[in-house]
Amino acid sequence: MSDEKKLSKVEAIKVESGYLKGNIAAELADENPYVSDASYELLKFHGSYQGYDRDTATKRKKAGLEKEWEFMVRMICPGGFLTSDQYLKLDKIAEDFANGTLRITTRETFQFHCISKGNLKNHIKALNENLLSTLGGCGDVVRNVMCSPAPYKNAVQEKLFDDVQKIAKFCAPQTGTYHEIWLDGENLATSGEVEPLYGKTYLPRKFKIAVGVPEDNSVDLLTHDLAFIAIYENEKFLGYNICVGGGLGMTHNKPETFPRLATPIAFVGPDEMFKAIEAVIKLQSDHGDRGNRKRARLKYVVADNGVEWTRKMLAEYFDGELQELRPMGEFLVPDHMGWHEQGDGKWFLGVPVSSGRIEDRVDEKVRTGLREAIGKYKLPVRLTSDQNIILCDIEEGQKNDVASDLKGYDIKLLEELTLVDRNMFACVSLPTCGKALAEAERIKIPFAVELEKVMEKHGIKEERIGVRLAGCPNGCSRPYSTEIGIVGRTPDNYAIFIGGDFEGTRLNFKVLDRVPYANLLDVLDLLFEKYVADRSDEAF
Ligand code: SRM
Ligand code: SF4
Repeated sequence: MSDEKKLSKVEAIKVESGYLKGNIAAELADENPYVSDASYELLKFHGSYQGYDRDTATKRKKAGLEKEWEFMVRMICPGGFLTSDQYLKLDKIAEDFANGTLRITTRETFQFHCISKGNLKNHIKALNENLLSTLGGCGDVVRNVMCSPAPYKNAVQEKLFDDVQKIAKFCAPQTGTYHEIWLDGENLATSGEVEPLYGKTYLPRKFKIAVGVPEDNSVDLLTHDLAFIAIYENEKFLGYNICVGGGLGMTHNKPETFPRLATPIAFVGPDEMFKAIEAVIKLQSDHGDRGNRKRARLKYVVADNGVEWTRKMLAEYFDGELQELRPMGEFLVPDHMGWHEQGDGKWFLGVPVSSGRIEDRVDEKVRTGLREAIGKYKLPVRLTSDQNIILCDIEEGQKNDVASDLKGYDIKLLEELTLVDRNMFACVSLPTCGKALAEAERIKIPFAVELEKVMEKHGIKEERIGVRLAGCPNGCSRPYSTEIGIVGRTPDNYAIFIGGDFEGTRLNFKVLDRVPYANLLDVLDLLFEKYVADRSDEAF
């Protein structure tokens, strides 16, 4: 990047903040229901987004009223693991300080919505008292690190889970201002290098890491800035193939922004994982565009400079020879919902949660049912990247009781879901997301019901076809790495993307740009007709 290039205003805010301190503490204590623009940017690093109720904003503006300001809080939960105690406390925190719902995200963690500024500190403090953190939930740092959530007790799964915890620890911001602001603690990190990995400007943009094996690509490895794909030989762990430069966000009508799958770059040995992370992060830190946040992700560094350049630069940052990639198996996405034997005589039960929203609705008391079952049987949980929850460590003799307890709250288990419903998910979108152009989570349930009828008509209702709804092109439900992506364009129009694969190895492409919501099913009807008539088993 040229030295003369103008830096984005967020870069200045980061530098001037003193390692993310800024004026947050004073603004939390003032009378306003909102924070300043600078604090809005800094709060992201602390795991919170300021927003407002989009449903009421226009009406309130016309009436001369202030927007209904509210904060979202996103916690860190590497690999999606929580103890039963932690889960129960989170359920209470959602009730005490947020809107009484817990929202499983597409990155295996929880978000809480509709927190008032006055409750923000209490909320974050309560999470920390529960041995959880929100530092790095959002912001220009490494985000929640993911791996397959299946709690199998075998060497492969345990290794992946263990490495995810290590990566999360290694990449966590070190600034003491988090303790100072939220936990009334002392800022102990004031001398020496405060942020050894990031430096005072942190990264040019968010950075996402996942760890996995080809046989279980449930976390969409190739959509990550950095993916570690474990290579085994006769059950012996050899190291990781690293893939670099994935990411999905784009902007409508800006072809210079695009989704990209990560490129396999090199193999790193069992002791080289941290060295590889440092090298890739340094590459992005030095070469990511700090002037234009729309093009600041690592994927643009790789796309603009080419794979050979990237490999060469990484070898330099790695400070050693990069090894040739090792052969990898075919990518698969096993279904972790329903009952599975863990490998230690106990069972896990994957419970589908529509759009990850754990709440009590008239037809399904998901929140009460999960709280009761997790508390009664003391079950640890894993959150999945398709917004579902796995109840772990269930004794053989408890299986019927757990299932019937959940059914007692009308919770639909896997066998009651159609494949369409099972394989569809939606981003948060309206009313809390400031970027939303159209509905997503709120239309998911009725849309799935109608879509199923169309698929039934074409005899494909029982096929495993991924459908992902997103309220805008940022791609939070990863709509571009599955078969069908439906992406908000304007309040009532959606772009339709098709042609990806369920296994997440191929991006889809846009076929229609502005389809009114009322016509979506008609258009999909035509597409399915063509698909059924023309499809072949041949690979692309
Ligand atoms: Fe996302 C921004 C929600 C996963 C790409 N995302 C947002 C914000 C914070 C809106 C904003 O900037 O004002 C959304 C908050 C909505 C709300 O009201 O709660 C939001 N993103 C989510 C979640 C909750 C979606 C969900 O329904 O589960 C996911 C939280 C993940 C987590 O726990 O960390 C979420 N976001 C993703 C993913 C998928 C993933 O990471 O696997 C992507 C695509 C992958 C990628 O990063 O390329 C994604 N979110 C974005 C982008 C586009 C980034 C880009 O490179 O252009 C934005 C906008 C931005 O960063 O400026 C964004
Ligand atoms: Fe919001 Fe867009 Fe992400 Fe949906 S895809 S949560 S609308 S930023």
